Formats: sequence, structure tokens, C-alpha cells
Amino acid sequence: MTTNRRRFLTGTAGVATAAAAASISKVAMAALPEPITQSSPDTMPPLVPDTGRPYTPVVTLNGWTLPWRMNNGVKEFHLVAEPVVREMAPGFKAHLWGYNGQSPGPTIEVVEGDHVRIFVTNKLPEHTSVHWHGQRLPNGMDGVTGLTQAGIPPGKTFVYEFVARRPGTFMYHPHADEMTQMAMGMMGSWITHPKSRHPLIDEVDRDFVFLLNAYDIEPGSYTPKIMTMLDFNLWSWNSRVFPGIDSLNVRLNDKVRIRIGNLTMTNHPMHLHGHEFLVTGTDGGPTPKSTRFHEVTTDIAVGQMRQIEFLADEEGDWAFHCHKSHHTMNAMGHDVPTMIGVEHRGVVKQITKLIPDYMVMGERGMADMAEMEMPLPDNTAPMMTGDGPFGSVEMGGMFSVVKVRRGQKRGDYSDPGWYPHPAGTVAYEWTGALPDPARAYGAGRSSMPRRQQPSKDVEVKVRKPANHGGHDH
Ligand SMILES: [Cu+2]
Repeated sequence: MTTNRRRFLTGTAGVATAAAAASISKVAMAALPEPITQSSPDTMPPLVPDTGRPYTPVVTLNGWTLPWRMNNGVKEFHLVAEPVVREMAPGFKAHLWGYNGQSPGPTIEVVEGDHVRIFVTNKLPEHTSVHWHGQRLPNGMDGVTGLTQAGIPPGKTFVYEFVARRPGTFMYHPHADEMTQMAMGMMGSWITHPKSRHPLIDEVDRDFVFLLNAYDIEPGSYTPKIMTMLDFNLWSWNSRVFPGIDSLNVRLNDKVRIRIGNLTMTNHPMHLHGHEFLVTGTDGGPTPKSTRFHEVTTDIAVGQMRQIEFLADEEGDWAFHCHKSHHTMNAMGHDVPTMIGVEHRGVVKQITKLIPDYMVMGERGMADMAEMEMPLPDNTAPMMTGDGPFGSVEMGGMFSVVKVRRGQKRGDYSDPGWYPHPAGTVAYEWTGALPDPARAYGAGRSSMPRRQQPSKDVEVKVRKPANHGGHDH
């Protein structure tokens, strides 16, 4: 989080905040709530409710919560579906579609039992709708174009109205030309807080939410390719890629909840370092306690949500990432043959044809690339970046850091900086003698003799093919 967090209500004057609702005249209450837009991609501070039932608000990673107004006991929100320019990482902007100035759209937070009215204005060049994923609601409010409603034509506003019946972690997205609209970034999170103490929903000190999404944006271009099924090159959280994703900053011994939804085309095994967590909920609601067991990785399938909880009782900077290694890389993953161990001097010309100004991949691996400034087309997320206290982190995409600090104040979400490791607690170089390894008897043999012996030993080198199709096999 940066100083930008203070620019919370930019855009249209911010008069439609809950705080101002009391002073709005009857005439105004009959009109639409003024749309509120967000110009910053930073993580905004939690929106503490000052009308309606109280609750502990969530923090949307690189996102924000949509303010509402109360209108005769109804919580009113105004979503505007529109083209947006999203900064996916510093210096890297994408032309997406989203809601109220950003992609994803703002998080909607309500309380179990709330009567909710959502105005949806369509400023896209084609019709849209909003499906409220996971909600119990009247069928005609489910947002499936053609099935439960007509699409919202460009320039028109539709109204959705229902009671938030179930507490839990949900999301919203179009159910109209889905392939285009979701590939362009239209989605948002929805949290329904329990109205009172719930036997399966614990109070937590920190509550984070974000969505997994993916884009195929060619280096040098600005708009995602929407036909892509598998071969995405930008794996993002809330339309941000590491190192553009904010860290999740918590206080030592905080109970932490993280809610994650997957609107990509593949599954993501989410992995937390240094702690074990429980999966306490899905988009079906809180999980029964008998089903909970400790894990450090949980897979989130397409269209699923998972809510994980842990006690942050180990100080440090703990990596938190998707465990698919291709998903912790940024653009340039395509059409780049692996050059490990390949004598490269003769092939530079060919590669340069593929990628102008291409420099030779390290013969020793890819880590070299992270250390060097690689010439890239304009508007490309660098292949790997992120400078840590010990050098390059060699990651991109779906990666961030959970920072656990003794000195972090309650309710303070600001970045505490790098963890000062106590003396003697960092992996160090061995400088003594290195004895030859003692090989066990029989090392290198197999469980049975091979039936057909090759005439001579075969040795292979693993080389990722150029133009490989997809990262998901
Ligand atoms: Cu992944």
C-alpha cells in the first residue's frame, strides 16, 4: 500500500457514501445511487460500515470495497460495467473491461439477511448481465442472459434485488458472452458476513479476499486475446502480477483469513510457506469442522472459491503463491526455447527472428535472466522481476508475500518492509572441506534387469519445445 490509499473516493465526488446517505433528499433517494469509481490499483483500507449491521470488513488485495447507501432499509449499490485501463504491475497497463474504473470490480460486502439492491449500468459496446455466483436468490435475479433475463443493452441500467440469505464468500461475473467478458477481466468478490456469532465462522484479525484471473496479452500490445483457452501468459491475482501484487501484512499471532476465487480456465494449487492452514469455507458456505484438516497447499478448481485460515505465529516474509511454476512467471513464457546446456552461439540469429533484440538465455538456467535487464517490447510485464533483500526473487505472476511482524499495529495494513532476520537464522555458505559423497551399494541399479539392452547408453537433454501449446498439461 502506498500513499495512494488515501485517494479512496476519487471519481464522482463520493457523495453516495453511506456516511452521506442521511442528508440525501427523498427525490435523490428515488434516483440511482451515484456511481463511485476507483482510479488506483492499490489495496484500499477496509471499509468500516457506518450504517446497517456492524461487521469486521475484508481487505481486497489491490482492490476496494464498493460504498453503498441505505434506502428505506435496503442496501443500494451501483455497478458500472465499462472498459478500464488496469495497471497490472508498475509500468504495465492493460486495456480490460471491468466495473467502476477497475478490473476486477469492487468487492461487495453485506450482512446475512440484508435486503440488497444493485443497479448495473452497462457502458460496454455489447450487452452484459451479472450472475451472483453462489447466492440463494429468486431465479429471475440469477443473471443468466437468455435464460433468466434479457441481456442489459449498452447504455441501459438493470436492477437486481434479493436478500443475502447465506453468509459466506462469493463472487460476481457476467453470464453474457462470458468467454469475452471474463477474459477481459469482468469479475468481482462478494462477502456476506454472518449477522451474529456463527458456530462455523470464527472472528479473525485480518480478512483478505482476491480472485485468480489470467490474460493472454502479447508483449507490446495492450488488449487481451479472448480466444485463448490454455496458453495464457499473465497469471494474476485481482488483475495484478507479481511484483505488482501487494504483500499481505499481518501482526504476529493474528488469526488470518484469506478468501480466494478462481475465474481462470485451470486449477491453481495455492501454497503458503511457514504455516499450516485450514480450509474453513467454500462458495457453498462454511465447511463442517469434521472436514477440516491442516494443509499447506489447497487446490482451487475453475469456478471454485476457498477460504483458508491460519494463526500467523511465525515472524518473517513468507512466500504465498500458486504452486504451478508456470503460473509464477510473467509474459515471455511463449516461443522461447529452453537453452540450458545448449551451445547457443550458432542459433542466436534464429532466435532473434522470433523475438527482436532477444538476448541469449542463460546456458546455466533461467536465473541469469532475472539478474539482467532484458530488452523487451513496450508494455510487457518483465519475464521475471521482484527484488528481494537477497537479490532477485525470480518470480512473476501469482506470487506474493505474507509479512508477519511483531510490531505491526492492529488494523495497520501498511508494508513493514523486509524482515530483519535475527543473526544466525539465515541459510549460510559452508566453507569447510567437501568430502566425496559415499555411494550406497547398488546405487543406480533398478528393481529388475532390463529385458532389451540398448547397444549403447542413451543420454537425453530436456528441452521445452518452442511454440508449446499450453501450460496446463
Ligand atoms: Cu496457478
